[in-house]
Amino acid sequence: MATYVQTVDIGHFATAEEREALTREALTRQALTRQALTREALTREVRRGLSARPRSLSPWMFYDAEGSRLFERITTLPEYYPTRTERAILAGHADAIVARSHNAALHRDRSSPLRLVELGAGTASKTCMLLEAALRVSDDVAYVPVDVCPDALELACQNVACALPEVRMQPIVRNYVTHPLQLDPFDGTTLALYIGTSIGNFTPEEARLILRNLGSQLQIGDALLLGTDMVKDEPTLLAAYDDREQITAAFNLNILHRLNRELGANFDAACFRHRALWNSVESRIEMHLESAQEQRISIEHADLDLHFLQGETIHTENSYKFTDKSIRALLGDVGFEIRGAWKDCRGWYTLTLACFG
Ligand code: AVI
Repeated sequence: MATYVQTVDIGHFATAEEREALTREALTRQALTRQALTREALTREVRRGLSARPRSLSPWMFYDAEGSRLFERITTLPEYYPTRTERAILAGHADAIVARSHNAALHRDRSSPLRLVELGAGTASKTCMLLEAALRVSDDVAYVPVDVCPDALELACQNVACALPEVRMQPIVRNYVTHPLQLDPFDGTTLALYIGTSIGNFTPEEARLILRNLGSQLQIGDALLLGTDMVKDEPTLLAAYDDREQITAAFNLNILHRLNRELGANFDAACFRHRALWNSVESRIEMHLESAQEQRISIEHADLDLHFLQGETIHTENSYKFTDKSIRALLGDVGFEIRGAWKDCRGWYTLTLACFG
């Protein structure tokens, strides 16, 4: 597998074998460091979330390799409309979106560089449409995918490199929620992409913080493309998070498997049930794991012994749904000015372009 994600300085060593051995060693060291950091973060999060009442776990924990694979499956389910709806909007409007963001900055022409920075890039399956549009307005296009999951990032880079070899790739493995993004200075326009309605997985306060941090890395005239799932009828919303094939259930339960694999926990996933509900007051879908019986669980590496009552829940995810008004309020609060918005014909999903400064 090609290694786009890690960059290793191997210096000037005499033989190809020496260089190869050093590269392997450095990559192994990086992978081990990352593993240790992830374990530390997981430990902190289970101590915080599982000792509290009501119990909760942070949704970033879904995305190990298996969770990312399951999420990719979710995006193809008949009930899960957001991905396909956003893709359709991009298919129809990518040129208009990129042209508007690029030309929003004064005096831009084909020679002026354009950088697309994607938060939570996943496998970048929709991003190619924007990158193709970017190549139609600029000869110098860079793509900076940012994701917490190195496997997903690797796939994103492979997908883009295969389809659009002329795009310069600068991947960043980072949990942009816990560690604010730091972008290299850039002499051109940056279009930040936060699509896939990932913003919906954060509370309004967290969402503002993420967008504020992102804004602090942008220059005046740079832009943000924000994807948001809109409020709609309850049955449609619930079906999207509780599909017939039970893939979303597997995605939710994978958190428990992950804790078994990585923290030596002894969850029996068959003793928990996936639950999805619509909270109309907070305007969000909530996902929970409900204990099907009274049970004791130990999480060895976190030194935790837990007692679950029958029916007790772990709150694992919020997925906020938006209105035009809440999008305006969110972006306005963090210093972005809306330049355009594109929706599907049912008004189920919105892509909003906003300029910073
Ligand atoms: C990644 N995120 C935008 C998804 C969502 O719709 O909130 C995560 C998801 N959870 C269950 N299904 C999809």
